[in-house]
Amino acid sequence: MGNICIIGPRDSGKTTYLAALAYKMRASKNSKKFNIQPLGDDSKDIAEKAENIICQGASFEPNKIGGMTKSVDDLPLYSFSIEIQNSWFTKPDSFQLNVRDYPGEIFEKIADSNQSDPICEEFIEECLRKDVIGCLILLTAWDRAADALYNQVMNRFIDLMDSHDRTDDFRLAVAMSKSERGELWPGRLDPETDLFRLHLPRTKDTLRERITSKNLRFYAISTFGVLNRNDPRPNRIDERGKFGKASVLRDAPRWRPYNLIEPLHWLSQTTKFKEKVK
Ligand SMILES: Nc1nc2c(ncn2[C@@H]2O[C@H](COP(=O)(O)OP(=O)(O)OP(=O)(O)O)[C@@H](O)[C@H]2O)c(=O)[nH]1
Ligand SMILES: [Mg+2]
Repeated sequence: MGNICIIGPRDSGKTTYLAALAYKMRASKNSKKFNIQPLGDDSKDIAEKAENIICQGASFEPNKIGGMTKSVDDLPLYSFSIEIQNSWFTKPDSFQLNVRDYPGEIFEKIADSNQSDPICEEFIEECLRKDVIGCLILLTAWDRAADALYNQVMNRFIDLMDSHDRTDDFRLAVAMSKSERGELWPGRLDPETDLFRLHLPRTKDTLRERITSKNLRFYAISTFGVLNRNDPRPNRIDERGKFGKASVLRDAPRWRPYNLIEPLHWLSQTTKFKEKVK
């Protein structure tokens, strides 16, 4: 069993990513490379939402603290059983993933060390607990202001890793989400150089300087993907949705997410976490 946390700013695509894991991968049974099974009612429920929301050209409501959400335990916790076939000649890697859908608000609060916020503190305690193997960080903007904010959050997060004695055994998979965007798509093949070094240099340098290289990898992912291998137009439409500016899936039958599983696979391969799913 493996606990992974997924964090990222508001609107970085966390909920959509989790819904795609629950739904899309389950739907693509013919895929030779991996198989994902949502476990438990919450995970099945989000798979249904993927069908009723993403496939219908709509988007998820932003997750928010407040109202019914007074503690991290009120946030949904999803479980998936994941099996990845590396080659025809070896046994597949299989693992169970447990992951909570945190609101982006929490990511932004990490940077503010003066502000004591009970949910943010609970989140840090949960996220850096010894049985959590690592974190998938979804970043989405690439302007200088975003680089400054992400850099501040990463510095603070690494300080917290240090104070929780997790510096040596906590992996970080840092991903640029929504990488089907035209400016980013060509950079997906070497994301560290062509996305992070180019667009988010301060954030990238901080991570490289402060995290040991075996515990850090950079990724490009896109939950929506592009229309086809030979048609790199984004499989999305930008519009004004119910919750403000939104991007929605353009052509559901051609929905093929890009690189969703790779960061999870890498995170799962720590020596601490080799337990097989029965
Ligand atoms: N272009 C593009 N848009 C995406 C992708 N994935 C999600 N989105 C859109 O990004 C917006 C935010 O997605 P969410 O999944 O709600 O983001 P979130 O990180 O959960 O946001 P909070 O709950 O507010 O923290 C929605 O309009 C999504 O449809 C993607 O792969 N590409
Ligand atoms: Mg969300």
